[in-house]
Amino acid sequence: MNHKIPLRAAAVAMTLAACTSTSRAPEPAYPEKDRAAEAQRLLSGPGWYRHAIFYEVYVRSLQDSGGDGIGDLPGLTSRLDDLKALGVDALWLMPIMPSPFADSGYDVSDYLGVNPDYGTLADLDALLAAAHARGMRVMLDLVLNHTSDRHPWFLESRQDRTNPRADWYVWSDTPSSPTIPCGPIPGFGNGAWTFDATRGQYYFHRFGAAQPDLNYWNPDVGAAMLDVARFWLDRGVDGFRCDVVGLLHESPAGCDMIPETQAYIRRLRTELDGYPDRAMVAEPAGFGSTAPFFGGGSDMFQMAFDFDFLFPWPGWIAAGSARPLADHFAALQQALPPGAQSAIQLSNHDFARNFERTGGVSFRWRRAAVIQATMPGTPFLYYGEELDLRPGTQVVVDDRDRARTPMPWSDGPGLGFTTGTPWIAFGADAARTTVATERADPGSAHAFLKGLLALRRGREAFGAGSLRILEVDDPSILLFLRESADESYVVAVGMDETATRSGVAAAARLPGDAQTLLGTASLVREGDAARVTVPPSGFGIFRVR
Ligand SMILES: [Ca+2]
Repeated sequence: MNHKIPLRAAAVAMTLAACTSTSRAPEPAYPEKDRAAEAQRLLSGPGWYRHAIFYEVYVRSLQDSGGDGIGDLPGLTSRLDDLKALGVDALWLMPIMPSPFADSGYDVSDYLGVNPDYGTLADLDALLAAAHARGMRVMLDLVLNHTSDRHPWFLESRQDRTNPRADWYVWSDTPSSPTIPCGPIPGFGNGAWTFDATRGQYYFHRFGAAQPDLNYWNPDVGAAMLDVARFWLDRGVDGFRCDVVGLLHESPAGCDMIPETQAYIRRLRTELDGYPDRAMVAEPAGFGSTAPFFGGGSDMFQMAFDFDFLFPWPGWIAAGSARPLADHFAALQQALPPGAQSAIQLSNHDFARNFERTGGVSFRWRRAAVIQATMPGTPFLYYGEELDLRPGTQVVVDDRDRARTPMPWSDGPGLGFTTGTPWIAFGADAARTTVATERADPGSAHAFLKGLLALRRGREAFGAGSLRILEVDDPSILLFLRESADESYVVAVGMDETATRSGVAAAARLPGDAQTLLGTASLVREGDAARVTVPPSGFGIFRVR
């Protein structure tokens, strides 16, 4: 089973390349490695996260096992083989801890438990065991900045001004504080302070009023959260995705990644490094360089999400010019310390679906997915994007539910997601974009992504190789070289959506002729130069050594 799937995906990729290549010249065939063995090597040891394909799961919407219409951990466990077949190596679970669900789990009321809707700690243990048995990893979402207003810590803190946890949160007599010049995060209300009648003071919250900020200036708070991290690491989780982790401390000097927050992250990393092969990824609070999350490159986060790509890519892809993309990734390489690994997303639980962000033009996100899979960094897929899911229309928690609808797996009532009534309605056309349907269609989003991920698998150059942008005299063509110690690859992505474009990279200095691995573009070496030709909205991935 495990051997057949990559081979089939590789066959699809080769068929695509062979049928559609515009190049008629004979191509070299470089000696092929045992990619399955290479993948196993690359995905072992402390650098595994550089080569893994991550998949963000909203447990509530992936697979229901109990018939109550709510996805759960046993349901997810039952789908691990399906996800592995797609090419997924690691899961990031959106928060699974008990929560009143004012923010879909990002308001935690118990950091040491599992939301009863999702199952039990034993169910999590079973998921971890099943994932690890398949060579897959599981990361939990760790919400450090704030708790639920129903968390026992907050319930105690609000009682009066002298209780043992009186300063575990940030309190003020006025809806402001001279030491905290930090406003609400856009989309989470008009004010960052809410009056609590019991205590007779205002509490601070960057997010919703149901999400009071913890006071990290109190060392007991930071220590308690390190205990939380150890609890889950002891249980066998492979690491954490850390929610808005730059916002832990506030001060007159700033509201994001101030030195005290950086010092706390170093303590967290020290705890993490007490366990083998664990990793964590930072969620920035907004735009800007992710360099501060990496510290010296080995003392803070292993990865950080690149919001400067996540936000603008639909515009960049549709704009006709490769310049913004080339400039972005070149600058990122310059800005990050050695060892830093970017985490590349096209979408996540806070964004509209790719389908909506690209105006329903599938080839736009497909080109972006090629960039995501081949530029320096680790790809993080958002569940359902492999089906090009359409947005939903029902809202249960907030508007972001439109991109949090259940996975349609197969035909029939409940579409394989549930035998009951789904907690929220499926997105539009869900019955026509099920996993079963798309698996059977070689032109589907699922088949496309599966082929792309299979190509990346076991090729060290993509997860950890160097990057060189190859300047092309046609500005619509993005061309770049990825190199590991013994292999080199060129990727071409066309931004023109209506015409075939051809250009020359005068100083390409390719180490060898191009062997087409995937896509419809062609690449011909002409001395130091290389001529690249890309059909409308096309791309090509080539091996050149
Ligand atoms: Ca904070």
